[in-house]
Amino acid sequence: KYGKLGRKVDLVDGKRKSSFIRNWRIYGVILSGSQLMFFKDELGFNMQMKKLNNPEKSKLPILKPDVILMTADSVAVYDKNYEKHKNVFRLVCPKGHQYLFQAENEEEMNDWISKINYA
Ligand code: I3P
Repeated sequence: KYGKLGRKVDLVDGKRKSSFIRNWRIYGVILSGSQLMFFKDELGFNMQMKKLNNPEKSKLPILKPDVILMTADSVAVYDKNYEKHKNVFRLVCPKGHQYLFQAENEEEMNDWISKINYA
């Protein structure tokens, strides 16, 4: 699965993250197996998609994702207490990190949640 998601780092080591990095940012996101890859810019995202869709393009330069999260031991949940933005789900990671992600609509949100949890 792939698409665009807004992302906010909510908690680090179970604690609230300091104020200067609490903003939302849009990423191109690819879920491949249990790897969640984040691209800050369109170019990296599009190149990676081309490579995944067409093995012949594997000679394209490797543009590293800006962030990679392994989702195997993480849980994605709809957070009904978070009311500020719509279609937001929470990713709870084993070491106490928690991320908020905003999808475009409810259907997309549910799809991301189930694909992340069953990947
Ligand atoms: C943050 C930004 C986020 C907001 C966050 C602010 O400020 O306004 O949108 O999260 O609130 O700290 P800045 O851009 O100056 O970093 P929400 O949209 O979820 O409220 P928070 O600190 O309560 O998470």
